[in-house]
Amino acid sequence: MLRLGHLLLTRALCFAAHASSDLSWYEAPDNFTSTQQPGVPLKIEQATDLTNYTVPGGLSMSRIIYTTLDAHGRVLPASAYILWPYHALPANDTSGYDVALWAHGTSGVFQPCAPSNYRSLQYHFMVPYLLGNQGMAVVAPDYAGLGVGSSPNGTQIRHPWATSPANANDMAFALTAARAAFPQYLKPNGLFVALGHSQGGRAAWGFSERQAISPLAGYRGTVLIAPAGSPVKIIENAMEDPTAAWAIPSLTLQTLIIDAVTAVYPSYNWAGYTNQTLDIYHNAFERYQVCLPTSNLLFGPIVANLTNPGWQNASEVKAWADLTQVGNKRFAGPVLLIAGNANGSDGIIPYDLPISSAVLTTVNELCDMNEKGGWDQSLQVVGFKNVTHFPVIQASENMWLDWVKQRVKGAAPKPRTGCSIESVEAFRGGKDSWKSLAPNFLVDWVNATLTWEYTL
Ligand SMILES: *[C@@H]1O[C@H](CO)[C@@H](O)[C@H](O)[C@H]1NC(C)=O
Ligand SMILES: *[C@@H]1O[C@H](CO)[C@@H](O)[C@H](O)[C@H]1NC(C)=O
Ligand SMILES: *[C@@H]1O[C@H](CO)[C@@H](O)[C@H](O)[C@H]1NC(C)=O
Ligand SMILES: *[C@@H]1O[C@H](CO)[C@@H](O)[C@H](O)[C@H]1NC(C)=O
Ligand SMILES: *[C@@H]1O[C@H](CO)[C@@H](O)[C@H](O)[C@H]1NC(C)=O
Ligand SMILES: *[C@@H]1O[C@H](CO)[C@@H](O)[C@H](O)[C@H]1NC(C)=O
Ligand SMILES: *[C@@H]1O[C@H](CO)[C@@H](O)[C@H](O)[C@H]1NC(C)=O
Ligand SMILES: *[C@@H]1O[C@H](CO)[C@@H](O)[C@H](O)[C@H]1NC(C)=O
Ligand SMILES: *[C@@H]1O[C@H](CO)[C@@H](O)[C@H](O)[C@H]1NC(C)=O
Ligand SMILES: CC(=O)N[C@H]1CO[C@H](CO)[C@@H](O)[C@@H]1O
Repeated sequence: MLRLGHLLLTRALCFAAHASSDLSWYEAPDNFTSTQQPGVPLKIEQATDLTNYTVPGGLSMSRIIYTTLDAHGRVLPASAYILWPYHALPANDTSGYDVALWAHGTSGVFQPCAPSNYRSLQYHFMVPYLLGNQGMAVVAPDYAGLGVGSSPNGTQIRHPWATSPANANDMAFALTAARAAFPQYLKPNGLFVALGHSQGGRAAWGFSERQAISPLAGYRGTVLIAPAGSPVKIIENAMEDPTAAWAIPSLTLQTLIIDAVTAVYPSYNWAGYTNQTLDIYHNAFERYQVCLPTSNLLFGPIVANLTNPGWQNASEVKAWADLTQVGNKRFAGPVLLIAGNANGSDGIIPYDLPISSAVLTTVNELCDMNEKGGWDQSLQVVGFKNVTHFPVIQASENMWLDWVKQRVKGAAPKPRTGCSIESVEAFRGGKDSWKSLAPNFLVDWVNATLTWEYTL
């Protein structure tokens, strides 16, 4: 046990948001080999026992372990859940279910931080329950390293946080594997839309770029909610103006970036961490496999001392930043990008500030490439005024949900090619609505000091 102020960090506390503290289901199947094709199901749980989940009545769930590719093109085992609707609308037994390919936001970096084992699947009614209730099958990768924590030979699989090409592979191969595992419900060319929020917004952005190179059949577009083009640029901008309201929470991303660089380039070995951060990392964060938001209890108090000055100049960090940059290359549309704009940022990700990490800086450059390059792709960007990082999901729900349903029902008007940038303002100004970065939801009614009982 580790003392954190008046708290004791225990295994039970670390599993408070989980359906099960027994992770044996996630052991990599013995028939996994590194020479397999990606997108192959290795283990199929037809019907997940929902006793400890908050999944709405009518929906059902399956889990799979499947093969994916990491950032270096190596084959790895990874897990995903599939949330099944009660029935599709309109029910069509011959065409199979329409699919929402859902990329979750940051949950953590360790094996237990797999949303498929969270009581609420992490995003509950904000996304997966909503889509399932609307008649879509939700195919949701946990991402490599979350869920399946090691290869059969015992080598740890580290989760490459926000490493968009790898996270996008996990999305693509989860869908391919789900189609292979459930051919009675999911057709090889069934219609699907990709969606993601935050880290998942980056993953989905990378997925739309992947679709331009190696398309999966049935693709009808991508929704990006609160994506970040470049976390390293966010840190650099935050360090230039560390008192900006958005800069303070965004500086905590340093812990995750350095961990991701190490996951992709192990020789980097967390070199950017101070000794204090390394101590907390190894003796608490890693030892107890702590997930978000509990991890904020560990690193929040030392946010000013997390990293060594100039850490972002290391060659491995620069290589990671280049590898994972999204929004700088050809993509397959249509793409709907939704972002919160509360005084220029969503509280963590800059939106229209005149800095290199702002969403609109990336978008303006991308739109220029789209036009000059004759790509003819559709990118619709909508900034929601006065809403922050999580609340923007629900503030914009009627827009993106209609968009998704029209795409998979084939009823959408042909998207206008090129870019558009719009702004939406609350009828009532937004002054009186929820302002926290985190969602405001039923589960938040736990005692506010017991943050490990939440999922974001
Ligand atoms: C549900 O949670 C309880 C309490 O943690 C546990 O004993 C039980 O095994 C779990 N059931 C399933 C199906 O995971
Ligand atoms: C263990 O398996 C992984 C994945 O197949 C492979 O990349 C790695 O080289 C293996 N390690 C050893 C020590 O055999
Ligand atoms: C691995 O084994 C499982 C069950 O043991 C089987 O369903 C699956 O098809 C196998 N996959 C491969 C690629 O051999
Ligand atoms: C069901 O799907 C098939 C194959 O996509 C399509 O030909 C047929 O029109 C659909 N039927 C209905 C009722 O939507
Ligand atoms: C960090 O720890 C290492 C190994 O214990 C030590 O050599 C180094 O001097 C420490 N660095 C600082 C800045 O204290
Ligand atoms: C940050 O590091 C400095 C120098 O090592 C130390 O004096 C200070 O107490 C640390 N601050 C926190 C919040 O740990
Ligand atoms: C890191 O690089 C930036 C510019 O790229 C430079 O201003 C800064 O001094 C460098 N920091 C260190 C510690 O090398
Ligand atoms: C925007 O800034 C104003 C003035 O500083 C502040 O009152 C307001 O709460 C901020 N809005 C949000 C959503 O943070
Ligand atoms: C919340 O939990 C803390 C720590 O366990 C406890 O001290 C406090 O009394 C609780 N507050 C409420 C309102 O239950
Ligand atoms: C309360 C609040 O954040 N109000 C802001 C809403 O957005 C407008 C336009 O961006 C700002 O001027 C308000 O300050």
